[in-house]
Amino acid sequence: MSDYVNPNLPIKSTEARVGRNNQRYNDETGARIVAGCVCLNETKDKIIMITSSKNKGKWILPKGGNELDESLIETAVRETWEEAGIEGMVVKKLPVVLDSRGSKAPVIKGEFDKIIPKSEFHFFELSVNQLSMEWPEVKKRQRRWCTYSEAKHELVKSKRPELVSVLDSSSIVRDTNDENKDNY
Ligand code: 5FA
Repeated sequence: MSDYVNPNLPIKSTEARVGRNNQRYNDETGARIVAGCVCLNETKDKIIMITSSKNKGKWILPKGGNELDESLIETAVRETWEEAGIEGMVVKKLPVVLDSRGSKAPVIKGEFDKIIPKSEFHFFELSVNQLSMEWPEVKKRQRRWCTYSEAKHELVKSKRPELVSVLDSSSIVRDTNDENKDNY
């Protein structure tokens, strides 16, 4: 039985929240707090990926900024709906992953729309129940099911090692034994 129950979606919104006015930052490190979901099918051998809105050729995982009026799980479920049109059951929290940009990532606390400060990623594993055909960012993003090796290949191609760590910490069933196939 799961330790986590899904929060009720406040409203299955037709529009995505925008702006960074309510963004939550880590008080000690100044990192931007981001939450998202690893969305798996029932047999846990497929994950849903979406394209980045800023880099349309890059495949990533649904995620976004944790806002001051939300818990981490609420942000993860909201972003998963807004960006990917996915509903499901959260089954567990995955380990926190820190920004992989190292010293290149600015540590800035505040309202800088064009500057993305260092981030910390809080992901949950979600078992997909329903995929809608309409969702807030349907015109901004593509969505597709991937095997573990396809997902890893895309994340490496997108230069997102932090999201590879998230994928590897999930319980996705791997279709390859070769863990180092896509090294950086
Ligand atoms: N970004 C890029 N590489 C990063 C890395 N390795 N670690 C941390 N952050 C990294 O882009 C979102 C932001 O993440 C970019 O500004 C980029 O500089 C930074 P994305 O992850 O490609 O996602 P996206 O283009 O779909 O962006 P949004 O969903 O609009 O933005 P957020 O994920 O920040 O979430 P939001 O919904 O709260 O705005």
